[in-house]
Amino acid sequence: MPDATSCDGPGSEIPATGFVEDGYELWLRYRPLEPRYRAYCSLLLKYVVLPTVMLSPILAAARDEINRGVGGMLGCAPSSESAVSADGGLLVGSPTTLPLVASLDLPLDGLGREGYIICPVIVNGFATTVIAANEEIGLLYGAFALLRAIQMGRFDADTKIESAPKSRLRLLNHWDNLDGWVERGYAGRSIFNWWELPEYLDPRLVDYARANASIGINGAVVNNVNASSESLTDPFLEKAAALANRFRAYGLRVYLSAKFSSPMESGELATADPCDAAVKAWWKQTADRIYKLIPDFGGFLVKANSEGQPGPQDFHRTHADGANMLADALEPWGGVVIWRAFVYSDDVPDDRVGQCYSEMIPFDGLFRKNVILQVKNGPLDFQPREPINPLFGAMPETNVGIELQITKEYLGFETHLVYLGNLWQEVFSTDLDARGCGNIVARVIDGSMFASRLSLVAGVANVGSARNWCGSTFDQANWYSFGRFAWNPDCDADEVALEWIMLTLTNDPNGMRTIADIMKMSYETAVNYMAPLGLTHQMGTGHHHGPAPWIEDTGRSHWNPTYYNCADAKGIGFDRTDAGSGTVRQYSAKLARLYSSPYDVPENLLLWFHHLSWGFVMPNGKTLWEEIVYHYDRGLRGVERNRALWSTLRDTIDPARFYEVSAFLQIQARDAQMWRDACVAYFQSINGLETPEGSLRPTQSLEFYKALTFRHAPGSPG
Ligand code: BDP
Repeated sequence: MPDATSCDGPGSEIPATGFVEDGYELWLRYRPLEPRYRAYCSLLLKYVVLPTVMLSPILAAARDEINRGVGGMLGCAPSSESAVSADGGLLVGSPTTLPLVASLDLPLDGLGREGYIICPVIVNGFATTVIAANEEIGLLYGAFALLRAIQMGRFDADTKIESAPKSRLRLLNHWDNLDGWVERGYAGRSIFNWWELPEYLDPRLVDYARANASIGINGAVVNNVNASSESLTDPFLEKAAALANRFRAYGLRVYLSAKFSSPMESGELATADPCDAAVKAWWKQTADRIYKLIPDFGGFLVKANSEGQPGPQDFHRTHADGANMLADALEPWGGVVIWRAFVYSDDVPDDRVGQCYSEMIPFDGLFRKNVILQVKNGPLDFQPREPINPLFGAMPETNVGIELQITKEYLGFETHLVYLGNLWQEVFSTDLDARGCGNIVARVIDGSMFASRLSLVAGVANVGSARNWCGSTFDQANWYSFGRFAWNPDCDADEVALEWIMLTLTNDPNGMRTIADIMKMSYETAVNYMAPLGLTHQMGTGHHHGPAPWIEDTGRSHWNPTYYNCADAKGIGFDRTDAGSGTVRQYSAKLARLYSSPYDVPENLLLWFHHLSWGFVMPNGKTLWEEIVYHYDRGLRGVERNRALWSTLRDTIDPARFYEVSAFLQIQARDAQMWRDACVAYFQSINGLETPEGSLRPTQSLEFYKALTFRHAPGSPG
């Protein structure tokens, strides 16, 4: 049996050891600035004034970061002063902690708790830069923003940056188990070593918190959504408290995934029925225990009645019953319940794609105020491309947040170069009623569309014990851009990519242009070789790596790729129009009309909504079959193009990272070829059509691809 992971030799020479750039510092590298800019910045940052009385942990973190950053970039840390004494200083404070800031009368009103302003001011006749905020956490975020501007070469005497997050909760979801294994993790083991906690706290945890704070992430769910009830036992709560103590100075709150059946698994109760008085009391006591240990505990994330996880329906109760019971337990402490909308069941015959909508819609207005529904970006499951989840904009009386997947479970793990910023921009900017009037997903997520009380952007983390945190250099860009989009869902993916490139890889103009070019097309490229034109869920079962469009016999019909491609001798695609499953009607009337027509639906969603004949004529005159193969080919060409572009950067990028990216691009090229060839071969076996003119036949037989195994693929539960 061929082993799918065999590969030709490395794409470039393996660098000698002893190199410096191992990726650990992420985008916080603070390398020396070029001499002229350094001299200029040194004049503007001669000293720093912070409130000195009772320096709080957050302010100490801000001071340390400024010292570290300025020290690294300018060669010496600014001196600490207690008052403005000469031209060229940095003032860091809030009106309440530093009277000087109060006297400046800065426009802080609209900045909330976490926003900040950085601007030039004259104090006592001296030119000064101020970082001001209403609360200390804003000062820390402001410090990171200033350091970012300096690193990117964008700091000058007139620098004015004003920013406040648009969503209240900006969370990483770690799918990390208590034994250190990470579900869908491609970057080593968990960074949370529960075995050694609470006595030993890896210094790396501080760097993790710094990295998150630098991009505005303010919470982490530290255990898997497929949760263990042990997480709520005293020993594990003490461990979680140790994490919370470490993270607090960076504004990062700890949250826990809660298993719904915990009262039963604890051995204390015979039921977990959310309407049972003893169950309610159990959760209240649990909340009390948690808050005694972790006073700023964020709340619970719950996966209930989904993929075999227990939930209120096991007791003939509803999602609202379950969520509200937990919400009541957390409410006195200010905690929130994040209830996942990712629910589907194989026992339900309906189109799986429509199930989370049908399940949740009846509960609009019935959830407590401290409940927020966490909705995956698409209605299926983080597939390479999905339309927007129809729940967005459809639950005006409910707090609705979004769940994105940073770890690339369905987009090539750590070895495929796929920048997700463009995907997220596509998601956030989707117009919900297709009127172009600004009713976009971002307005649901920032809470402004329905004046929601809570807003949330959550991302399934791609962080692990790998030295470079994410398993690959370019996956760091996905952690970075997640933070930037969570802070501001209206940001521009290309601009975020450019920031990351400057902070992480190079300031060389040609290098920046080339890498930005690579990143910009990388998402579309992957979609092309994996699931073009709205095809979906074509990956192998369980491990989710590599193509398997032929699989039709997993235990659950909803896990079969054939369920989604519906390929037969006549055509391909899933009919979700009124003539088919009808789930298109879950969208607003305008969107439903748009998606219902194979001529109007965006081409990249064509086969998501329509079953069409192989000979269907596309607007460009090609048949559907020709167009499908053309897209697979385009995916291959995209990877080859990126390899060629990257190869020009040998003298721009340090050897270690240059080598890693080169080798991974070679793996991506091999995998892209496999995806393309396996899918084309399978569909040809169904439609009997020749490979279109100008395209190559698959390099191997269908049997070859079917026989491939992906033993030891990481991150898979089974
Ligand atoms: C699927 C993953 C599975 C997760 C599930 C979820 O394959 O490991 O448990 O999502 O989101 O995509 O709960």
